[in-house]
Amino acid sequence: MDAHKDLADVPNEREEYYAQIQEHNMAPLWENLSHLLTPEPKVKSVPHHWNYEALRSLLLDSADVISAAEAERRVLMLENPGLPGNCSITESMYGGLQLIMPGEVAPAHRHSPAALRFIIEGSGAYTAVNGEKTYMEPGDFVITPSWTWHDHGHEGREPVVWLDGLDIPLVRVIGSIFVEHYPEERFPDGPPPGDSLERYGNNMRPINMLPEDLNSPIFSYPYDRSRETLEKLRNSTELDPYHGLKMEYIDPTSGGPAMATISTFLQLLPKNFKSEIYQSTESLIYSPVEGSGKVYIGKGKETKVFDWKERDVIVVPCWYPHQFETNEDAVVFSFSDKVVQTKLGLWREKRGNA
Ligand code: 1HN
Repeated sequence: MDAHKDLADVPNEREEYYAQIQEHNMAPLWENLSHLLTPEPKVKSVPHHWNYEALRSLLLDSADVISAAEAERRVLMLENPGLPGNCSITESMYGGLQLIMPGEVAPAHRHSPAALRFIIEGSGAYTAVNGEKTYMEPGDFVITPSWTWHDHGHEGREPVVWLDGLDIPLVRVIGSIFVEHYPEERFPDGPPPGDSLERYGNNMRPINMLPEDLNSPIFSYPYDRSRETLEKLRNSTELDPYHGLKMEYIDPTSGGPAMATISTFLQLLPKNFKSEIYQSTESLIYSPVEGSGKVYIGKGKETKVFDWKERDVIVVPCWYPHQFETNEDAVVFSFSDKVVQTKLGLWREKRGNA
């Protein structure tokens, strides 16, 4: 820089320079460093709560707007208010409420993003993964691994709703999105319903099986079994002050997380429990199955407080301190990108205020 120039000219000179380099698709790092690297994570998504009871009739109205077959998947996306138009519930995850009515079929397709279903209400509907049907009951956790054929159908009499969780934003950022539509409405019937759970969910495995898949071979983790585990353990297990009694769904052939890109959990928070303040870099989506209470998300004056109960959906974005409080015994399902962060060496947590 010319030492004789008036200092007041410097910003203008810089702006001109920035305009020049922009023409060549270059930009000054020094103007961006402080927002690229922050002392702590700063994400766009914000804490949020969807009250199922308040939204239920609007969701059921979607059946009058479009059929499942025409929609392909009749889903109301849960969009984080901090990420409008992004089809995202957090930076890394997609969330939505899917409705299927008696007699409907959602046609077979497969895609590279992985999906989970957490059943919110109703029975008689199934999801078929590579032709194996799984009938779904409230509280069941069902997996559709990446690139597996899947269709949904409904042989019962009442509306069935589930929470969809997909790793779409994560896969989209990498670019590796693929979808293929099956030429028929349904993928041909494969193993009988419940086969994968029988085969892999009883602490045994076929002798010739090589456990090399990244996903659990079990498509459905029924609520009655998971709930029973929590109930049996509650009296013999010291509660974690941050998590209550929290269990992770696993792939029994590897002992690792049930899905390659989404961590999934079920936790029991007994009546009048108040968790200690906890934060971690995983963005969490909570779906209470039983009970009610409050959740405090954030710090100081910015703290948001939500009253929640069963069937609601709550989002705790990356690195937000949060605390749960219960009015009665509660069971809460959750999913997050923890498994991805752990594999990449990025996951961190902080317990308490220190
Ligand atoms: C999808 O295929 C399903 O198969 C649900 O039920 C939600 C959201 C985005 C893209 C594909 C399903 C989806 C989805």
